[in-house]
Amino acid sequence: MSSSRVQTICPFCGVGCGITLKVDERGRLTGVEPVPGHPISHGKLCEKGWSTAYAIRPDNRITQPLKRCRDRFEPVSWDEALDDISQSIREILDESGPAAIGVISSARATNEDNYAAQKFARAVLKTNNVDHCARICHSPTVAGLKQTLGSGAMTNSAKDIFATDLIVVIGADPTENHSVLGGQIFAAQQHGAKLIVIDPRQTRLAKVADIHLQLKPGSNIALINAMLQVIFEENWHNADFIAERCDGFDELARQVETITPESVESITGVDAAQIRAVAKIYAQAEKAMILYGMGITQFVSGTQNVIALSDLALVCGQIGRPGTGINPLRGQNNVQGACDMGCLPNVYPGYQGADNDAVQQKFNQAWQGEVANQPGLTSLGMSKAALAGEFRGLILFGEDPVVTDPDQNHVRDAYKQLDLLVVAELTMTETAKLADYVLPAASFAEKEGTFTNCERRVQHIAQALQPPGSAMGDWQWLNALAQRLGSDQLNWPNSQAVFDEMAALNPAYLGMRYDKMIQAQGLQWPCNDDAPNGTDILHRDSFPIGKARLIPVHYTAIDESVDADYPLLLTTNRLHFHYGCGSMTRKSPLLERETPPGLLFIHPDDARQLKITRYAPIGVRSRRGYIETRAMITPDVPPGLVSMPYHFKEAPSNQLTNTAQDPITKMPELKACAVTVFPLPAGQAPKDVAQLREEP
Ligand SMILES: Nc1nc2c(c(=O)[nH]1)N[C@H]1C(S)=C(S)[C@@H](COP(=O)(O)OP(=O)(O)OC[C@H]3O[C@@H](n4cnc5c(=O)[nH]c(N)nc54)[C@H](O)[C@@H]3O)O[C@H]1N2
Ligand SMILES: Nc1nc2c(c(=O)[nH]1)N[C@H]1C(S)=C(S)[C@@H](COP(=O)(O)OP(=O)(O)OC[C@H]3O[C@@H](n4cnc5c(=O)[nH]c(N)nc54)[C@H](O)[C@@H]3O)O[C@H]1N2
Ligand code: SF4
Ligand SMILES: [Mo]
Repeated sequence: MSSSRVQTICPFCGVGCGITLKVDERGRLTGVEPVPGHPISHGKLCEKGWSTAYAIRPDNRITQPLKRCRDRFEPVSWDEALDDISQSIREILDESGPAAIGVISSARATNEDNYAAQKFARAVLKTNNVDHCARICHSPTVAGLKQTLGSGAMTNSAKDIFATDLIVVIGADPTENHSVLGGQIFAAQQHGAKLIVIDPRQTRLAKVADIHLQLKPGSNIALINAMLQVIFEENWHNADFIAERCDGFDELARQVETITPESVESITGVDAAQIRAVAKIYAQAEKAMILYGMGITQFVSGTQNVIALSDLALVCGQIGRPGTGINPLRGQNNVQGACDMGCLPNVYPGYQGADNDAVQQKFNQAWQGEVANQPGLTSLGMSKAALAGEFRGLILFGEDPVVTDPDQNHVRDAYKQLDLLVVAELTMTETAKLADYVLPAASFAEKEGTFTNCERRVQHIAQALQPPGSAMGDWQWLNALAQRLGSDQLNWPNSQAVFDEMAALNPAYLGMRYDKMIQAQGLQWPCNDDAPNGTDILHRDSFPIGKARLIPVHYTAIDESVDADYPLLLTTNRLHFHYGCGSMTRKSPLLERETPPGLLFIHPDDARQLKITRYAPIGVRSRRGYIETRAMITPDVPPGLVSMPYHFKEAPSNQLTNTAQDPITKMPELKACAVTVFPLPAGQAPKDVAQLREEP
C-alpha cells in the first residue's frame, strides 16, 4: 500500500471546513491539512479540525460489540449481538407495541446514516419515535422559521459575511464555536462592515464590536420588540417589502406599539438609547445580516425568540438579497443534514409532515409497506416515558445524552429503566457505560457519505481508513439489524445508493448526485430542476409559503429565577478547544492542556463576596444536582451570572440544568437556571461527579 491524501470534511462543527487526511503506507492516519481554495474555509482550520487525527485514533476505540454481563462488558461477535438485540426488540414490540421503542440518531454521522436511522424507525420498527440532538439545539429554528418563512435553515451563505454592511451576532459565540467563520467576521469588520453583538457575556467578538448590547439572559424578545417599536415609530420599516412580501403587519405593529425601549430597560438591563441606536443602524443598513445561536434557541421561549428575530429581519426587508438574511449557525457538522433526513418525530425526509396522509402514502409506496402513523416522542420525551415505564427500548448512536442532556440524574435514571439500550459509539462514553450492548461504529474517516453544513451545503466525505477491528458504518449495522428483524428495506449496495434513494424522496435534494457534488465542492439545497446548481440565497423572489408571516410574540420570563437559596444565575457556554461531550477533543493532548477538566466563570465582585479566589475549588448546587469544579474569575460574565461549559464529564454542567421546556419544540432551558456557589476548603481537590455519586 502506498501513502495517500484524501480530501474530506472536518467532523466537528457546522462550518464544514475542507480537510485533507494524510494516510501512511500502513494505512494509518498521520495528520491533517486544510484544503486550499475550499469554498467556506479557504485553506484554514481551527484547532479542533487540526486535532482530528487524535480524535479518531485507535487507542481507546471500541473495536468489537460488547454485551453487558451484570456490571461488566464482555466482547461478543456481531452475530451474537445482533441476534440478542433483535430478539429483545421483538419482545418489546410484541408486548408493548412500537410506541415503547425508539431511535436516537446522530448529527455527527452522515446523511446516509441518518436517512437509514429514520427509515429503520418508521419502516422496520413502525414508530415515529426518532429524534437527535437538534432537539436541544436548533429545533426552535426549524419550528420558528418554518412558520414565518416556510424553511428552517440559514437563508444566506457564509460568503455573505464579506458582502454585508452590518453583521448582528445575537446569542452566538462564533470565534469559539464556528471558529473559521468567527475569523471571517473579524476580517469583514476590518474591511469596513459594522459589528453588533447581543450577548450577556463579553465574548471575544463583543470586545471588538462597534456596539455590544449586554442584555440579561432570557430577555431577547423584550429587546427585539422594543427595536420593532422604535422602527415603526420612526418609520424606518421597509413598507414596500412588507406590502409585497409579508402578511400580518398590522397585528405586529399593534402588539409592539407600547413596548418602548424605556419600558423594557429593567427586563433587558440595556439602556434605552442603545436599543434605539441599534434599531436605527439595523433598519437603515443597506445590507444587514443576522447570525444567531444557542442564546436564542435554548430557552423556554426558544421558538418565540426565533420568530421575533424573523419579524425584525422581515420588517426591515433584510432578507432575500446578498449580505442579508436570518442565519442560524447550525452547530454539529451534520445537524442540518440529520434534520433534512427527517430524524425528527414529526417529519419525514425533506420536512414532509409525518401526520399528513399524502406524505404517509408517498413513503408507504416508496418503502413498500405500512409506515408508522402515530405521533412520535422527542428524545427528552423518550426519557420521560422510560421513567413512567411506558418506553422500554432505545437504539442510540453518536450521542452522549448522559453528559449533554439537561438534568443528568434524570437522564441516568431514565436510561437505567430501559429493558434494552443499544449504543453505537467510537469510544466508551458515559451513555455507552449504561448500555446493554455497545456496538463499534466507524468514524467519518472510515466510511463514505455526505454532511450538510450550516449554509445548506451538502459535501462528500470520502473513506480514507479501514475501520478499527470489526467497527461498521452506522447504516451498515442498522441494515444488519433490520435483516435480523425480517426487513430488506436498508439493504443498499453502497452509500451512494442510500443517497440516491433519499434524494429522490426529498424535494430539496432532488438534483444532487455524488459526482456532481464532488465536482462543485458541495451543493447548497434546494438543488433541483429549478436550481440545478443549488441555491446560495433563499427567498430571493418568494417564500415557500408564498408571503412571509409576521407573527407577534410576547416576552416570557425564564423558568427558574434566582432566590435566596439559589442566588446566582447559571448559563452554559462552549470552549474553543473542546467539543460536545468531549469524547473526541479530549483525546488530543494539545487540546487537553488548554483547559482544566471543568471550570466555572464568575465575576470578580461575586468571587470577592463569596471569598472565592482564582482557580479555587468550589461547589455548585442547583435544585437538581451538585458538582465540584474550579473558579475562573473574569469580568467577561456580568455580576450575578456564572457560566460553565458542558464538555467535562468530571464536572458536567448538566448535573445542574433545568428541563423546563419550550412548549412548541420541547427545547429545554439550557441557558438559565438558579444555582448557589461556595468555596471548598483550600487545598481540597474538586471531586468528580462519579466520586460524588458514590458518597452516601
Ligand atoms: N468549540 C466548540 N464549538 C462548537 C461546539 C462545541 O461543543 N465546542 N458545539 C457545536 C454545536 S452543537 C452548536 S449548537 C454550536 C453552538 O454555538 P453557539 O450558538 O455560539 O453556542 P453557545 O456558546 O452555547 O451560546 C452562544 C451564546 O449565547 C449567549 N447567551 C446566553 N443567554 C443569552 C440570551 O438570553 N440572549 C442572547 N442574545 N445571548 C445569550 C451566551 O453567552 C453565548 O455567548 O457550536 C458548535 N461548535
Ligand atoms: N448545558 C448544556 N448542554 C448542552 C448544550 C448547551 O449549550 N448547554 N448544547 C446542546 C447542543 S446544542 C447539542 S447539539 C448537544 C450535543 O450533544 P451530543 O450529540 O451528545 O454531543 P457530541 O459530543 O457531539 O456527541 C457525539 C458522540 O458521537 C460520537 N460519534 C462521532 N461520529 C460518529 C459516527 O459517525 N457514528 C457514531 N455512531 N458515533 C459517532 C462521538 O464519539 C461522540 O461521543 O449538547 C447539548 N447540551
Ligand atoms: S471551524 Fe468547525 S469545521 Fe472548521 S475546522 Fe473548526 S471545528 Fe472543523
Ligand atoms: Mo448543537
